[in-house]
Amino acid sequence: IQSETLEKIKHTNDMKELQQIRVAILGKKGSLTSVLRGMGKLSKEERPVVGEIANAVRETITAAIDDKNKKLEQVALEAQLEKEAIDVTLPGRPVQIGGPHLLTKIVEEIEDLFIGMGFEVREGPEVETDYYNFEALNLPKDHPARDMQDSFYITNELLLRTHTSPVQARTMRSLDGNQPVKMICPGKVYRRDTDDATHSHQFTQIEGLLVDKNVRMSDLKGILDNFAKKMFGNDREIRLRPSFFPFTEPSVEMDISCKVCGGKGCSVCKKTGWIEILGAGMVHPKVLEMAGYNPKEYTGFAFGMGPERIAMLKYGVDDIRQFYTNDIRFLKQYHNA
Ligand code: FA5
Repeated sequence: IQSETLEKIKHTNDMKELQQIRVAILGKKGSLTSVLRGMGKLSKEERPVVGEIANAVRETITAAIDDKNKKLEQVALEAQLEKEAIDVTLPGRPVQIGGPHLLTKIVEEIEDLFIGMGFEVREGPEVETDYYNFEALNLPKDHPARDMQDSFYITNELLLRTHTSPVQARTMRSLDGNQPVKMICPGKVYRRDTDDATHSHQFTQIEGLLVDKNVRMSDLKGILDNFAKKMFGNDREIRLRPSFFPFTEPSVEMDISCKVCGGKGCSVCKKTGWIEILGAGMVHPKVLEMAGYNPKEYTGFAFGMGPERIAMLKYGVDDIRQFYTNDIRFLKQYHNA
C-alpha cells in the first residue's frame, strides 16, 4: 500500500485527486483503515507487529499527503498572483465627466434672473386636482377653453397638470388674502400634444405671479422686457400679441425673433420669423376672488413660459425632442455653455 500510494501522490498535480487518494487509503472505507479494523482477527503475537507497521504506513502517507498539499497550494497561489498582476504601465481609462443638462441650466438661469428682481421660487404637485388645474383658474367644467389643453387624466378628478398655473391658485390660497405675492414656479407639465420639432407631450414651464396693490399692465411689460433683454441680449426683438387665457384679462402672448433664421423664417419658427415663448396677462378678478383676495384692493399679473423654447432660441437647437432623447453628443456640447 505504502509504495503504491506514495507513487500516486508523487504524480498527482491536482488537489481534488490528492483528496481522493486520502479517502481511498485513510477514509472510513479506505484500504489502510480496513487493515486496522481487521486487527481484531489477528493472533496476539501478530497484532503488535502488524499494528506497528500499519501505523508507520499511516504516518508516512499522511505526511506525504500534507507535504504535497502544501506544495500544490503554493503553486496555486503563485498562479493566481501571476494572473492578477497589475501592469502599472498601462494607460488609465479616461473618466467621463458629467455636467448639468442644458434644460437644468436654462431653468436655473431664469430662476436667478427673477430672484434678482425679487421673486421667490415655489413648487407645486405634478399630479393635480381638476379643481386647481382648471376650476380655480376660471375654467369651469363646461368651459370651451378646456379643449385647448388635451389632458392626461388619472381619475375623474386627478390629472397630470397641463400647466404650472395651478401653483398661482395654490400660492394665493396659502396666504390670507392680504399679503402681496411675488413668485415663480418651475416644473414639468404634460399634454396630449403630438411630438414635433416644437411640441413635446411632456415639457417644462416656469410660472410667474405678482399680486399687490396697484399692479398694472405696464409693470408686466417692464418685467418681461427686462427678462427678454437679460436672457437674449438687446439685439433680439420681442413682440406682444393680444391673446386669450380664461385666468387673465387682458391676455397677451410674447414672441421673440428667431435666432436660427434671423427673422426670415425657417423650420424652427414655422416660417414666421417669430417663436412664441410665453403667455401672460393681468390676473382675472374671479381668480383673485376664488383664492381669497379682494380684486378691488389687489391686482396682479401672471405669466407662463416654456424654457425648452427659450433654450432653443438661445442656443439654436432646432428640435425640442433633443432635450429628451438623451443623446450624450448633443448634451455634451452644452457642458460649458
Ligand atoms: C399656458 O400654459 C398658460 N398657463 C400660460 C399663462 C400663465 C398665461 C399665466 C397667462 C398667465 P400656453 O398653453 O400658451 O399657456 O403655454 C405656455 C408656453 O408653454 C408656450 O408659450 C410655450 O412656450 C410652451 N408650450 C406650450 N405647449 C408646449 C409643448 N407642447 N411643448 C413645448 N412647449 C410648449
